Amino acid sequence: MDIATTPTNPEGNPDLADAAPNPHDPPVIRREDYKPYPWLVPNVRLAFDLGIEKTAVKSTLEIARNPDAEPTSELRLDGDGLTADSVTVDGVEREWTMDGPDLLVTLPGESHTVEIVTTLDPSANTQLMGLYASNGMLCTQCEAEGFRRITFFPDRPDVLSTYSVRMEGSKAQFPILLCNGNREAEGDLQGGAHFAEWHDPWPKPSYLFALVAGDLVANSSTFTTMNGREVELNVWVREEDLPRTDHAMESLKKSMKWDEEVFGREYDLDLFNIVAVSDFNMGAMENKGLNVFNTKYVLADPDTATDGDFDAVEGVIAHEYFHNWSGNRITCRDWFQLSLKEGFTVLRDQLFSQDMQGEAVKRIEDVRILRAAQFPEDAGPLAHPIRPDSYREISNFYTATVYNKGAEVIRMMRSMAGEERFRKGTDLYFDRHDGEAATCEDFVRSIEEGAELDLTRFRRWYRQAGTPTVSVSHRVEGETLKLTLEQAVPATPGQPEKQPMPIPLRVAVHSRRKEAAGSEQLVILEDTKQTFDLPLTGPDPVVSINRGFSAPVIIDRALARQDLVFLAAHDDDPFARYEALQELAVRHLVDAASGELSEPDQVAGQEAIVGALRAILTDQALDDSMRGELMMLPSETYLFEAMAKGTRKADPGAIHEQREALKAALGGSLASELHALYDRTENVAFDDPAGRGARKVKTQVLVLAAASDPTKAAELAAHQYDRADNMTDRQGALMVLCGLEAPEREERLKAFYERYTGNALVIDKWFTMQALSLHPDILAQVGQLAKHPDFTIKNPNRVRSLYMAFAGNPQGFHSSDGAGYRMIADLILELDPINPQTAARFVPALGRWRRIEPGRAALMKAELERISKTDGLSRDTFEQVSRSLDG
Ligand code: B3K
Ligand code: ZN
Repeated sequence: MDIATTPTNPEGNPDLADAAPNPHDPPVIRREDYKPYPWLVPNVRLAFDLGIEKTAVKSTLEIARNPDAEPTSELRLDGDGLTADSVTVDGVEREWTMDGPDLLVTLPGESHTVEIVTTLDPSANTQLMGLYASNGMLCTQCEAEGFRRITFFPDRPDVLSTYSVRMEGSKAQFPILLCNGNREAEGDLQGGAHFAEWHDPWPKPSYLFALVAGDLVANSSTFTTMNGREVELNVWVREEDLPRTDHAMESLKKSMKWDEEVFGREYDLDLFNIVAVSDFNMGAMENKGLNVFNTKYVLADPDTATDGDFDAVEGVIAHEYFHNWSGNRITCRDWFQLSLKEGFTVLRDQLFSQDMQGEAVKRIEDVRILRAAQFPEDAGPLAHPIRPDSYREISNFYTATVYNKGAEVIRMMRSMAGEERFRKGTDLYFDRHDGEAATCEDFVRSIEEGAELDLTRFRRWYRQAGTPTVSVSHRVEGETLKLTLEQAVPATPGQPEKQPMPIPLRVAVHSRRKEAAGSEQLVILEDTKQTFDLPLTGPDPVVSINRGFSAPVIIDRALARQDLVFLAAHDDDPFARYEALQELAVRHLVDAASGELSEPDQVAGQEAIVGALRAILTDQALDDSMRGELMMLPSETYLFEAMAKGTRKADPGAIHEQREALKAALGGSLASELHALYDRTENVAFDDPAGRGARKVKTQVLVLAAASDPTKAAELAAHQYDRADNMTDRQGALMVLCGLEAPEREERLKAFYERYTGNALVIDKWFTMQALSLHPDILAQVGQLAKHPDFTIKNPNRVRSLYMAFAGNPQGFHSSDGAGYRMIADLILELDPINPQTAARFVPALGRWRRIEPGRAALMKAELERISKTDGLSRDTFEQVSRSLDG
């Protein structure tokens, strides 16, 4: 049920009938209620007297009436946990009142100067929103509503101001003082203090404000923009981390160049700073000219970071940098428009990474993320459109739907327009809305006009939640293949009825007899059901559809097993090849887990997969990076989604069992091919161009061997671990060892811990590998790890390294006695008063109960109910738990 709508109650269910809103519940904010703020705040001056336990903030606001808003004499400023020490208006002390957390002052005139003093204790800020202390330094996080924890302010994205900031503090404690924009002055003060003054000439909303004060060193360089301006670049870290910053710096320069070349966007300040902090709620933050990053997405060298970590650093640096145009220069009118900046920026970072890392593999990785995180969200109680209609706590809407589905929706517009016309659309958007707080509708209109597309119906993608299913069938008539496509968009909470959405599908018709690739074309399914005529290439046609994953939909096709095997071996679209193999495995595993396979079918299904994988393992033309992708079986989460269809529920135990059995069968039947592959790749040097692919397939060989021949696998993994000269090989080997009951396991885990003691990011990996492992004692092990001296609930990276990994480990989390659910519920309750944003992120794992078999579903629901009955829940957790129970 959507939180904003009255519950529909078709069966007279008393639970629903009783669900009247409770006046003490946090209020629902609705998109349709948007009103412009009655005041403009063109200029803000902030003066900070910085201290870890006490920071004084003097804020001076120049305020004028907003001619486009309803007039009022009340000035309402948002606050969160603040009290004002003083308030003056035009230099005169003024009375003010508090309305809950907000401050109200009466302003009689057209324009005024309002000055407010607040005092904060950053060391007590465990939420990590607003100004907080981390490792002896001070830093801020303001998106979405953290600025109101620093000073009273209209803390909403459509109030744009220029900021002038003075920072003062102990020079010994905070030798570096950073803020948005350019540094205008600095100097020493009495008593060992110093100051810096910063000015950001670009008007911005408060969520983009940032400051950092601490003992940091920089990796510095420069970038010359396409118009010949030199920009100073710095990556600021703690001194011991400096040797691991080169990759971040290179990634930044590549991003700046790429955005000029591909989107025509040039950087607009003389300085770009990145700061790495180890206590951070998410990946990174795009504050104007001063990006603040989780250390995880800055620090990388081959000894401590995997190839995947290197890619993630590059991708996140790009993402935050790209926000300078898609987010900062053009921001959001209100938080319902979040996908305007996030969906578009994710698409931009995906396209960048495709260009840097290779298109086919990157596309497969992005689809895997979408299916693992977004498809379950769209199918569950927390489903929402990419432009939501209501929320209680906006932090809960930084979701895979807003980000990743948001990117897919814009990618579809790009596919329909073609690259060139799409670029015309984005140029128009940037020109037309530069300097504004815009809406998703502004974006769609710009693309529509610039790219000359009719997006009238396409706008439904912004309004409707739920992953569409497209059923595919065909018949042959002479030289033509008649392709019939029918779409169904499922009901989601608050949206029982859906309209058809335009779905662009790249298709080709191959001929199995001639092994010939048909030419590709784009068909757009606009209505519920349509038939398209496609030319035949030869006899025995096989349809290849949704190539490149051109639309974020579920394809339902009854392709014969031999056709899937054919596509897996021969399709000229690498994504379609991957997809055929996945589909073979999904179909087989879901049928097997549901008990719907006869003995001969079980054998035939397995043989088909073995045959398809053999072709992949021995295909000389395939590069190893792609081969590594093709070797990965569908994840258990994805299999749950596929199994939970109609009235059928997912059975995590059966899925796990069948998937392990298939791995064992593959490992056994293909032992000689797998060993040959390992032998070929074992000695490829780290920096060889083929090294990455080699590392990927080696670990995939170990994964399959672990299921078929655990003793041999333990030996091989230990050998890989001992010889490794890089983290990719080391982590791959240890991850496999973690799932085995072998003496090699304990020895290597201990060696790893000792080698990396004191390196927080690598110790996070040590926690994660154990929490994700296939070990039979997983629950007890995670319980022990929570008591380890290195575990702390105060650091989000550490909490995620243990518990997010565990919640993503079906064997442990879905333990049939409910112990895994209890563990996560206990964590949520313990973490909620400390860091509600991070606590609420664990709720969706429990929220999937409706799609799981009844025994486990009841246990999951009981844990949600236990949380919901707890007094004093944060707005974040309250909202997620109540939606998970109602939806
Ligand atoms: N915009 C930030 C996310 C802020 C999350 C606030 N809960 C990072 C990003 O998407 O680039
Ligand atoms: Zn973003």
